[in-house]
Amino acid sequence: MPMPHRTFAEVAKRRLVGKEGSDRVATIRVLLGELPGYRNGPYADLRKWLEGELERTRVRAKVVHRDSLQVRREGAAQIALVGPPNAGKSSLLQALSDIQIKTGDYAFTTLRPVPALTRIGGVLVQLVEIPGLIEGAHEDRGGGRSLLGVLRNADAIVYCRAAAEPAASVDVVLWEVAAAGIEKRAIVALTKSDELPDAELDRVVGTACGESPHAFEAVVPVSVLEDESLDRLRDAIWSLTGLIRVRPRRDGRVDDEPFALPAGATVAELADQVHHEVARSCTGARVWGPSARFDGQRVGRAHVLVDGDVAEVLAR
Ligand SMILES: Nc1nc2c(ncn2[C@@H]2O[C@H](COP(=O)(O)OP(=O)(O)OP(=O)(O)O)[C@@H](O)[C@H]2O)c(=O)[nH]1
Ligand SMILES: [Mg+2]
Repeated sequence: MPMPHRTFAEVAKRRLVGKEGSDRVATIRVLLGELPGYRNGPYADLRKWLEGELERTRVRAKVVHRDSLQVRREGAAQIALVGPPNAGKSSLLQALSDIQIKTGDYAFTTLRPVPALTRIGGVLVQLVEIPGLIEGAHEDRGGGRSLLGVLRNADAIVYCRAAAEPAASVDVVLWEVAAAGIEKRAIVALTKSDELPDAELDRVVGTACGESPHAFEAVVPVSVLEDESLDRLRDAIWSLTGLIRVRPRRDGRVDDEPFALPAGATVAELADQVHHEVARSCTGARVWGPSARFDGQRVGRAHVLVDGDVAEVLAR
C-alpha cells in the first residue's frame, strides 16, 4: 500500500527543508524512487513537482556559484546578525540552531553570510551571520556592497557587541549600515555576558546605545553558556519579526505547530493560511488565549488575533 499522496507530499517537503545542492538532488532522487509509478492522478502530479524541484535545484546551484553571497530565505522571517569581528556572532548562531560553524578567537573567522534556522515558540526563523563589515563597506571595501545587500534583504537586525568591549566597538558597523541607507528594526545583543560581573553588566546595559542615533528596541545580555539568556534573546528576536503565533485547533485538538501571521491579522487571514478554500467558507472562529474574553469565545471573521492565541476556524 503506497503512502496516501497528501502524506507523501508533506513528508517530501519536510525532508527537503534546509537542503540545497547535491544533498537536495539526492533526496529528491530517493523520493522519486519511493513514488508509485501511476501515470496520472495525484501521484503523477507529485512526480511532476519533484522533477520540477530537481531542475530548480540545479539552476539554483549554478546561480549560487556565480553569486555566492545570496542567501535563500527560509522560515517565517529573516534576521541578520551583524557586529564587529570576534563579537561572537557565529557562536550565537550555533547556540541558537543546530548548525556546526567555525568559531574562533580571532577576527574574520567567518567570510561569507551563514544562514541557520532557529525555532522560536514552534516557528522557524532564519538567522544570517553577516561577517566582515569593515570601514568603507558601503563603498564596497572588503566586498562590503554584497554583504550589505544581504542585510538589506533581512527583516530586522541583531547588532552583536561583546559586553566587555566599549560601546564604540559597534560604531563602524552602525555607521556603514546607515551610510548604505539601511534602516530596520533592531536590537543589541551584548554577547559574552558571562565575562562581566552582574553589577558591571547592568551598567553596560544601561549605556549600551551610547551616542548612536539608532533606536534599538531592546538590549539583551547573552552568553552561549547560559540557556536562559539564549531564551531571552529568542524572545527579543521574535518581537523583531513583528509576527504573531496562532495555534490552530481542529476537532478538539490543538496543533503544536503554530501559524506565523503578521501582527494585526484577523480570523479570515488565519483561515486563508489554513487553506484558501477555508478562507471563503469561514464564518468566524472559537478563540482561546490572550485575545479571547473567555475560553472558546465565538468571534467573527474580522476578529483580530494576538500572539499566543489558539483558534478553531469555523466554516459553513
Ligand atoms: N566567554 C564567552 N566566550 C564566547 C561567547 N561567545 C563567543 N565566545 C568566544 O568569542 C570568540 C569569537 O567567537 P565567534 O563566534 O567566532 O565570533 P564571530 O563574531 O563570529 O567572529 P568573526 O566571524 O571572526 O567575525 C570565540 O573564541 C568564542 O569562543 C560567550 O558567550 N562567552
Ligand atoms: Mg563568525
